[in-house]
Amino acid sequence: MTGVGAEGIDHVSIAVVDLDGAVAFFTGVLGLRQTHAEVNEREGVSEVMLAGKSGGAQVQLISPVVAGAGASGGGASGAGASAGSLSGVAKFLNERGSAIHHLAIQVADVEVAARAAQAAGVRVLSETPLSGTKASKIVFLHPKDCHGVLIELVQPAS
Ligand code: V0V
Ligand code: CO
Repeated sequence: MTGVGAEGIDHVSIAVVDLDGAVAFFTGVLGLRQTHAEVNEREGVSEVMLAGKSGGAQVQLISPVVAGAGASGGGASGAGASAGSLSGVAKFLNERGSAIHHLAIQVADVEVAARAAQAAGVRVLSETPLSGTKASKIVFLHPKDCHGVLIELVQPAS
């Protein structure tokens, strides 16, 4: 295995202020199909997964949720009204507006992959894997060590 041993692109994630509007665009204008939706309270996001007919990499749309309230799509201002600390995604939207947020790389074993990244001098953003979409195990790599791109390593649930 070389480096983290990327097996493919799992998803490209776009942070959006208007989740419903973005879903309507990616399905109605681009012709992708919604395959999944969930709220990840720990990451503070409501997310929608989209895929094309031939499969391949997915598009993930993420938008901040207000912790505990279950609200979504209201953008950064809603999240700011909660406990006082903005989620990373809310902060990102405040600073940049809707934009590509991260690139997710599929790996066979996220802990092995994270150690390989660390050995290459890349900052790993959590000591242990976090819970991702569809019970996947995920780890993020610091964008400043990855040519300006926030990288997510994903080990799909078996
Ligand atoms: C921040 N920066 C980014 C960035 N977010 N650069 C590229 N892409 C991003 N998404 C830049 C920012 O402009 C600063 O650059 C620098 O990094 C440090 O930013 P900061 O403001 O000091 O730090 P924070 O507090 O904004 O934190 C940024 C990081 C944080 C990336 C460390 O957001 C994080 O830990 N993210 C991982 C978790 C996450 O993103 N979860 C949401 C997706 P300058 O201004 O200093 O040049 S959840 C998900 O995808 C799931 C569940 C899934 O797929 O399964
Ligand atoms: Co992601």
